[in-house]
Amino acid sequence: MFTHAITRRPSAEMVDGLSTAGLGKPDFELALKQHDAYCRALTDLGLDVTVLDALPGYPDCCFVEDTAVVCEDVAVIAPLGAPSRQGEQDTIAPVLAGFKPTVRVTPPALFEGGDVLQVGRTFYIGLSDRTNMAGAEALGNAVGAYGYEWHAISGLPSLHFKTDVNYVGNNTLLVSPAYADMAELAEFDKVIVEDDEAYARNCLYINGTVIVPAGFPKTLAKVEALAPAVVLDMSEFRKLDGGLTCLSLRF
Ligand code: CIR
Repeated sequence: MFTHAITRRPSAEMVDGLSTAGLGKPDFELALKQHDAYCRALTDLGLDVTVLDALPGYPDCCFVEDTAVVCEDVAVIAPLGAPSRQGEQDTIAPVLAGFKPTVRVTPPALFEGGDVLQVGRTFYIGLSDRTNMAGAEALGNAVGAYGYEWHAISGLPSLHFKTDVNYVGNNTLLVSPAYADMAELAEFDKVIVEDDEAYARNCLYINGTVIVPAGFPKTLAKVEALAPAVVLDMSEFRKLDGGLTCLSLRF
């Protein structure tokens, strides 16, 4: 069960955030409203939400998931793979230290939280442009010290592993077709999300409820067959390749 979340307000500089989406620049005022709704939804689901101020000089600072991996026993502070984002983690570390023992991973080991999926006592770590094998090993060793297992997964087609693979409860993953038959994920039931709704592969599971981005009716119907769903408009974060998981650290 999650009891806490940490989020960070979007910065007006988000218009200069990293993006491959080709959907234009985000509308800052609308992003603030969507962020408020996101934090409210987490609160409504029973989480105690710590909302941090935006970080000047870091256009992608609202995507706080990438700055750490937090589990019951430890918070592992990420080095961050994107050069323009390195430094965001320095302001997250002291906040997390108020909740958990912390371990720092530093370059040349690189990882971002968006590449890390935890299900129970196992971590699946995607090797991407942002996460290298040294980063996966450093993270794996940090959580391994507490008895967790970890697996590295290579050959990612997208920005982050969780762009394409997310847990929605009941031993079930939402996945892109590319992950349907992957040996490392064989133990899970899979719900395939086809390319026409690719963005909706990034759903957020909170204590039995699944938050789904607005505008993806086929995925919403598939999720509703599994669990209660909450729908949130994520249009402005999508313009920066960001999804529902990216906007919080949960623990
Ligand atoms: C970036 O490229 O770093 C941001 N524009 C988007 C980060 C998305 N984060 C995530 O998927 N965990």
